[in-house]
Amino acid sequence: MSLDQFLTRLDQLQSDAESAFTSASDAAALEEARVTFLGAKKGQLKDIQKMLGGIEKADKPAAGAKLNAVKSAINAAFEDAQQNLSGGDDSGADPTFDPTLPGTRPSLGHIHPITQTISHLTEIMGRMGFEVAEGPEVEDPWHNFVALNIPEDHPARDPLDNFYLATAKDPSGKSSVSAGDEGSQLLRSQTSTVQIRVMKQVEPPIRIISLGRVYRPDAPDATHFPMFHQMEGLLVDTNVTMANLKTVLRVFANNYLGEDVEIRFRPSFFPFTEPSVEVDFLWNGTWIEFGGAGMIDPNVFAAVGYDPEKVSGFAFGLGVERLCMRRHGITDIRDLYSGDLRFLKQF
Ligand code: FA5
Repeated sequence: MSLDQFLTRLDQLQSDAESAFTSASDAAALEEARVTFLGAKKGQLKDIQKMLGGIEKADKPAAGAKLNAVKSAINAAFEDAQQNLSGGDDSGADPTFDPTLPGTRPSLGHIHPITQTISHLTEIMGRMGFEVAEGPEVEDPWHNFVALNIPEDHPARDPLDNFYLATAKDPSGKSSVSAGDEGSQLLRSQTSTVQIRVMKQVEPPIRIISLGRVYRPDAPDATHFPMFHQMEGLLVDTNVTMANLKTVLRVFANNYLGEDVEIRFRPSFFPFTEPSVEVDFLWNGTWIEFGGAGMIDPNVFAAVGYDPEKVSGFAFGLGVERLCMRRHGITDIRDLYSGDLRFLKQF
């Protein structure tokens, strides 16, 4: 056979194979075409390959090269056809991947129960006209003690009863009692500091709440934690009475804990209120203390530059954790801060 004849046969074979592969309508037809052209024993390519022996020695390299090129082209045509039949050109796709199956849901976190409680309390007090005020957690002794009528020699200022910062110059706060004069700083032990900051900034009438963290060296137990939250309330106006205070706290308790909750005042002492009371709510037949309250002491008004003869007001401070625990039936405050998702996911 001449070289020309050989090359023509190869071209013809390539075009026959390509059209057979593309026209195969299913896997069985394609397999049949494959056997016809690429079959190891009786395939047409094999037949032509056998004819290579009859080619002139000088023409053999050209004939061999063409044979290899046609072989590759036919194999490629077969693979293309195979892929088209199996649904598209997504070469490299993982055959075990099923795009119709539902995906893996990313796990979303949610708001911590104390943050939820803060929002809820803010919303209830907002309906009674109380706006939110913010104050720093790191305080100076003037705001934390002096302005709240806690003098230098008062036991509440004991360094062991407060978290003073390492930068503190004089934890006992001895040298000075005026605003900004004292060098020591400490973590606030109550949100009552915000009363002072607000009254220093604005004139009455005032109606604010402030919710935030406070710190005390209390040993943790079921109802105590060294870091906890308080909701401070402050109302300053003219002719404010304890009846106003009791009404606001009762309406609050009825909204947060339930219509049947009763409220009771027990005589108490806070340096910055006079008279002072402990606030108890009657919950499921038991009286439970939620915080302290009272009428603003005239000394506090004087410290912030108000005339105690003209203005009057009340303040209260409630434990946010204790409120949250009551409402949700939580029996141990430490669960709120353990970081245990099995607990937190329930809220
Ligand atoms: C005060 O802190 C006053 N500042 C409240 C106040 C404000 C009185 C305005 C008058 C006018 P007391 O130390 O009692 O008061 O704390 C208030 C509430 O915080 C407590 O009733 C309790 O609910 C909560 N509380 C106190 N210590 C802890 C603690 N270690 N862990 C969790 N909650 C606490």
